[in-house]
Amino acid sequence: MKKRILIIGACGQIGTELTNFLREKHGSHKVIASDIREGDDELMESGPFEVLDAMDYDAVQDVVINYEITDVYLMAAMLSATAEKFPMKAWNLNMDSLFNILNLAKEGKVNKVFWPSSIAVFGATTPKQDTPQRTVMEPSTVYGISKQTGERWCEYYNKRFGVDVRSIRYPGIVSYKTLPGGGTTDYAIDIFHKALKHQNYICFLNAETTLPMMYMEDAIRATVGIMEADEADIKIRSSYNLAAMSFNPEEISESIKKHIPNFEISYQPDFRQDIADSWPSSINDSAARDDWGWQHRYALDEMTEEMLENLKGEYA
Ligand code: AKB
Repeated sequence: MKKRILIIGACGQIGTELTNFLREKHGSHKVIASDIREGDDELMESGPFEVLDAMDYDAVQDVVINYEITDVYLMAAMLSATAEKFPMKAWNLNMDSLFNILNLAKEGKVNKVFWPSSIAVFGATTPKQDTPQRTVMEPSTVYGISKQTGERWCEYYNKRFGVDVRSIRYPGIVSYKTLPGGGTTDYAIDIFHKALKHQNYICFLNAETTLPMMYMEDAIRATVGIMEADEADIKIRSSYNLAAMSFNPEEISESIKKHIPNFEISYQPDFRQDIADSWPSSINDSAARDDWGWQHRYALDEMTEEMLENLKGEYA
């Protein structure tokens, strides 16, 4: 059967780069981008696009059938910080969109589903260092609760109905092409823009807040990698832990100072500090490495170099 991919949430931080990557790999016409509203010119001109509300089952079904979609990447979600401001909106978006796709797959209208989970599934009672794949999970954020619930449903649909759903628990993702919106880890992107523009940054997390992070190129390879793995190799159907690096605001600012020596960081923690404090500092992802061969490439200094190199033109 010929592969036809639908990306829901194609204009978001990960969706944009995933769309570009998959269009280059499979050809533009094989990858249908969709989002609640149109994206930038580059995305709109690079292949088919549908304005699509991920919560509208009939509309999603129409797109799936009209384009003979085989694989869906469901990237639409409300992230941790925004979800705390709009709890019910976040719950409805994050859950309804997932059920729509799981049900289409259960009915045999879609073959394979990618759904992103997050380190937000963990909570303050989870071991903070080298957090295991299977451990205590008591998330305290709306976003984390929705992701943990989603994981349970993914596993249920796989075991009960044979739905081929695959998932990874993203750490904070750092990228230069599209800005993220409403996450707790977003500081790790904003800091590069402010370093280039003003040579200083006021951080909304404190200096010692160490969180798991990943450069976008690694995140895209992981996302496509798990979808291309043999079905038998995907032994975990809730979601895989995934890791690349961990750092705190002080460490990323030291890394930036190697290129911008007069860069200064100061700290004004806000409500996002509590969210970050409930998440792990580092993740054990040996299951992903053993089961489907995950390997990261980027560590902090390499990521810093790439970010500054790619963003400097914007502030020249
Ligand atoms: C967020 O900060 O909400 C996200 C995440 C860790 O899932 N980047």
